[in-house]
Amino acid sequence: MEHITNSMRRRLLATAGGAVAWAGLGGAAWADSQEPASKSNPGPVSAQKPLPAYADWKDADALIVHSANTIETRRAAVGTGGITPLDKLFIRNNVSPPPASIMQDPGAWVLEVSGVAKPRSFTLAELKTLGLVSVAMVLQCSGNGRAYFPHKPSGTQWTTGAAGCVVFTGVPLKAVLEAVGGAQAQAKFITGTGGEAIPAGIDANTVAVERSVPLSVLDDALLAWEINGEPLPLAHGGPLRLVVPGYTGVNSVKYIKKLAFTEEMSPARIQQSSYRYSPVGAASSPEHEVVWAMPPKSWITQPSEGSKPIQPGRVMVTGVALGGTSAPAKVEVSLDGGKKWHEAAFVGPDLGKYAWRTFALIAELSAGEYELVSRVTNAAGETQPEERLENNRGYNNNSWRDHGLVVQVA
Ligand SMILES: Nc1nc2c(c(=O)[nH]1)N[C@H]1C(S)=C(S)[C@@H](COP(=O)(O)O)O[C@H]1N2
Ligand SMILES: [Mo]
Repeated sequence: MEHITNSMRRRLLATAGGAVAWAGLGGAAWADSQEPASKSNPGPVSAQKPLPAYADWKDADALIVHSANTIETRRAAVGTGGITPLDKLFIRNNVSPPPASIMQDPGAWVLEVSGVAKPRSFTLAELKTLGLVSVAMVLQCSGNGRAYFPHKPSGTQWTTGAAGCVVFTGVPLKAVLEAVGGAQAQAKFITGTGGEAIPAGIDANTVAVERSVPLSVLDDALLAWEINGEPLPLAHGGPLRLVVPGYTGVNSVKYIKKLAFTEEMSPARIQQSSYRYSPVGAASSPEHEVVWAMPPKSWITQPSEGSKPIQPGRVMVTGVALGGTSAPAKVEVSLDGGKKWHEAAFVGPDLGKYAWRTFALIAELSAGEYELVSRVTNAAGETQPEERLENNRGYNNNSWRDHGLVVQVA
C-alpha cells in the first residue's frame, strides 16, 4: 500500500508545475493523480487533437482525443445526473467507421439473420415493427483503466473515461428470434458482424469487427436504433447496433449487418485472440478466457481535474458506480486511501441493474492531503477489489486503488 501511495505522491509532485498556479490563488493547492504515465496525460484542452469529422458535434472540452477513433470523457466532465449526454460520451472504433452515407436512409439499413429456422433479412423499418424496449446501461470499453496497469499494456491509454451510462432503445433480440422461428438447435453463441467495409486483398478475419456472445444474453440483448432518445448517430453505431447489457463495449457491435446464431464463436481475430485475458507478457490466444461481462467498478469524479482549488470545509465528493451484471447495491468512499470507509448515498433514480448510479458523500476536510478512493458492492455481494486482475492487454481494470485521486486541501 505504502509504495503505491508514494508513487501517487511522486505523480503529484510531477504535476506541481500546474498546481503552483493554484497555490498562488489564495493558498489552495490542487493536483490530479489520475495520470500514471505522461502519454496518458490529456494536457490542456486547447493543446489537444481536433475531433474527427464524424464526431465534430461532440463537446471537445469534455473529451480527451487520443486519436480519431479513440476519444474518452474527462473524469471531471461526468455529471451527477446519472445519464451521460451524447456529446460527452466516449467513442471507440477498432477500425475507421463506415462513411456518413450509411445514415442517409436509416430505415433501409439491412440486417441479415442466419442460424435460425427461417433465415432472412430485415430492413430497419421492418425491425421497428417487431417490438420495443429501452435499457439504461453502462457502455464501457474493455480497456478502460488500462493506463493504470504498471506493465504499460499496448493499446489506448484510457484512464476513467472510456465509459458512460446511456439509454438504448430498440427491439428485443428475443422478438427478432421469434420472428424467424427460433435459433438452430446447435446454437451456443450470438454472433454480430459490423458494417465496416473490408479493404480488398485483406483477410477479413484480421480486421472484421465480429463478436460472439453466449446465447444466455438473449433475455436482455437488443438491436438499438436510438440512444438517449435520439436516433443513433454514426459515431455510436447507427443506423443499427447490437447492445449487450452488462458486457464490455466490444460486444455491442455497431452498424450491425449480420446477426447469426452460431455453434462456434466467430473465427475473427477480435474474438479468437484479442479481448482475452492472458498473463502479462503472454500473447493471447483461444485458450484464454474471453472478455465478456464487466465486473463491479466505481470511481470518483469530483473533486478532480478541472475543479476549483479545495478550501478547507465541506466538500462534496461524487462519483459513479456500476455493478457489472448485477445492480450496484452499496458504495463506500475513503478519504485516506482505504484505511477508513464511509458509506456514500446514491443520488437520483434507480435505472436498473445495468445502469451506473451517481454517489455522493459530504466530507468535512481540514488542510492536508487526501487520497480519495471508492468501492462498490453489487447485489450479488461482489465488492470492487483493491487490486486489478493482471492481464497482458490491460482489460477490465476495476482496482479501487488504481482509480484513486490525491487532492490537497489548503
Ligand atoms: N462495428 C463495430 N462495432 C464496435 C466497434 C467497432 O470498431 N466496430 N468497437 C467496439 C468497442 S471496442 C467499443 S468499446 C464500443 C464503443 O462504443 P461507442 O463508440 O459507441 O462508445 O463499440 C464496439 N463496437
Ligand atoms: Mo473497446
